[in-house]
Amino acid sequence: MTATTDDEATRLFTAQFGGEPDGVWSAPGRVNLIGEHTDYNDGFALPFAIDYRAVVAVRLRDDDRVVVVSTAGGDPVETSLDALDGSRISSWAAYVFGIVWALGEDHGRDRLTGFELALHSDVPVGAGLSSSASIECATAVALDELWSLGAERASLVLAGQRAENTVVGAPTGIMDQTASLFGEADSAVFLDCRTQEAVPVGLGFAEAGLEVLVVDTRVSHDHATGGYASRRESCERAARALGVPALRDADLDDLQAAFTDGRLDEETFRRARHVITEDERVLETVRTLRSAGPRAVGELLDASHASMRDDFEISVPEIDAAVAAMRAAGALGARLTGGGFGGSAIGLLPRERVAEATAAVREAFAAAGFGEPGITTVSPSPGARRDG
Ligand code: GAF
Repeated sequence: MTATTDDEATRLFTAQFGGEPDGVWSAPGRVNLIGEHTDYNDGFALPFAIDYRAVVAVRLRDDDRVVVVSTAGGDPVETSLDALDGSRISSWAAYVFGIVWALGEDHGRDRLTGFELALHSDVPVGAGLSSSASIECATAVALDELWSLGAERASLVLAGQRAENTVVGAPTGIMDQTASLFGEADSAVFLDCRTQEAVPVGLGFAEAGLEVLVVDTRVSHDHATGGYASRRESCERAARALGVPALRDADLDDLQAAFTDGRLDEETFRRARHVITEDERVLETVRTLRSAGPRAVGELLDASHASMRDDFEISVPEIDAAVAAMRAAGALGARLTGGGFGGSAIGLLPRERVAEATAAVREAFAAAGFGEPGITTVSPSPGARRDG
């Protein structure tokens, strides 16, 4: 993995479509520091935007054709605005087309015109770092400007979520798009998923001599199928059994009572316990960052990982190995980040321990017979913006 340094999107645009784009926009992937599977439970999350970005070069057309192409390869994908009716699409173009459909729903389809778009992204695909949300958000800020929609960023978050839920088919929450649209350098986004309030919280990693190491296990996951949706169903079942609108509104005493009197089975009880305790950990992490700084949050990251592994059961052996190796090499805390079932682990490390931790993870993976991981550090970075 290497961070974006040049504008390959414009080069592809010119090679594919001729001439210059009307503009270039970009949006970052994200790491979630803490607060996993809390977003669709109306809870709290604390992600930050990273220095890996999706870049789109875009030019309006004077007809209703939409043509998209990516440096990742494959033929250009072409459609018409009329054809974008919210139906499922299975290629990467779903992230762009889903945004077009959602913005048309929000602002009226008569506001839309055709366009050409070239994408270049260095957010690793399938790493649990929101490569899809970064494409959605870069597209959303580009089209908002080119179509003069004047949309609030919070409404672009919801457009991205609807694109994901309806056109991609993944029943995800609002965390990833919020991080990508509201990220700021050196800060995390403290997100209240019920109100959509997004408040920057200074991280101060650099001054504290800390780095965030990301280990991409390259174990692929797909939130449009399987485990993610079943976890969401468990949470909704638990909220119904507890008689609350969302798990945000329950506490551990309510939960224990529902388990004891038989309203909840043991598995649903544990799933809900993860969410309720994770919300508490997010709030505690924000308080700790503000009062004591980033060196004091390690135990909360560790507790979050244990809860995801044991109660929510979304970790995999490769993630657990990465977490253990980073901790043994001096991480203050380490955990799975993102939706789980593969993807990435993060470790919060003193800068001088990064090389040792990287080597330790590689050795642990080799010893266990796992495939080679992708390992990089990331920095809290600005959100979606116009670049050119
Ligand atoms: C994925 C989803 F897209 C987010 O909405 C969130 O639920 C996350 O998994 C888990 O915290 O990234």
